[in-house]
Amino acid sequence: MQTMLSGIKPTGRLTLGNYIGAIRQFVEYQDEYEMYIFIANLHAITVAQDPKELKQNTKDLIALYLASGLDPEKVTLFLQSDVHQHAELGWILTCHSYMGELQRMTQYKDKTAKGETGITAGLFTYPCLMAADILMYDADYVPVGVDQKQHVELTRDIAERFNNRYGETFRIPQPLTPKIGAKIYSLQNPTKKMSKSEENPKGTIDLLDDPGVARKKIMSAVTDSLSTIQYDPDTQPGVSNLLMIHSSLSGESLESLVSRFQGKGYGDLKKETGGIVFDFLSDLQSRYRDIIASGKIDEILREGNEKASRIAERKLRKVKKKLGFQILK
Ligand code: ATP
Ligand code: LTN
Repeated sequence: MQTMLSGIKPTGRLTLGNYIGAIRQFVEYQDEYEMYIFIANLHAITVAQDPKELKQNTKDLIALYLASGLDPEKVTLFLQSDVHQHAELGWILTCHSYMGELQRMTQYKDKTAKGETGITAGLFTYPCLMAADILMYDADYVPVGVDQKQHVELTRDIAERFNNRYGETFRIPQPLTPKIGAKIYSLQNPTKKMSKSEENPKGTIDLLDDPGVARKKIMSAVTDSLSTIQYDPDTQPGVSNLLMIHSSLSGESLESLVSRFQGKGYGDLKKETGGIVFDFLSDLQSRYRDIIASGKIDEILREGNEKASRIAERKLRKVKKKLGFQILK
């Protein structure tokens, strides 16, 4: 069986973009792959976090993974900071990465270009930690939204470099982006990614938003004045984003939606999409509440942490041996 791995940072309330771009794929693939899914809390602290909020976001993320349909019998679910080997391999890989390649990473480049102050060294080196997350478990595939593809490509370069220098150590992973919904946009600024850390709450649908509020956000989504319903992200980003959200959640193809909405208005598209989002969130949140009430999260996480730690330790030993770290017999 091939291996798949992915993680999400507990940096805020999860959005519909995280679900459509990432979690939905994890659930879809869990039967076919040996799957590792984790909470990337070491990555979360690359920007300042309030400890209380971080704790709550972490618990919510685990509960939402489960509510979305991840089955702990099939998936190893774990908390990154509980598997200390990640930080150790992260350092080793930092020493096998070049400043130039890290400077080319879009996330870092964008923040520096905007002249943001207070960029931590962790934000700069975090792709090396991400490489450690992936290479630790010999992942064949890494399901991510498009914004993360670049990091998986860097991981491949680091792995190849290491293998060439020390002999076969890491499997070379491939990014896997969804055909539909790899990038969901802000409802208020449809050329910008819908993101957990966006300031304008009207642009983002949180998975824990009141379903009625979420429906209202869809109803007030920014569209255009062309008055025609087509899928064309360049000329009609707002309408295309709504079609994408609809299609991702309902399963109806974009072509079918476009032809069904011929001659209808934006209000009709918003009403139907709003209804689908309302139903989706109501079901998800009801499962989320059941999971929280069941009190099973600790047990699931404990088992996942243990299994992940065993595998990570084995890999780290191998790496240390290759590096010439192992002196004691
Ligand atoms: P932040 O705003 O804190 O950077 P984020 O919302 O971008 O967070 P991440 O934790 O970086 O979320 O991403 C988790 C996963 O969700 C990644 O695989 C990412 O590609 C995917 N993802 C995030 N936002 C979207 C989006 N708008 N559309 C599709 N996929 C997304
Ligand atoms: N960097 C990713 C989260 C992340 C991840 C990973 C995703 C950390 N480690 C390993 C896939 C595989 C982000 O910011 N979304």
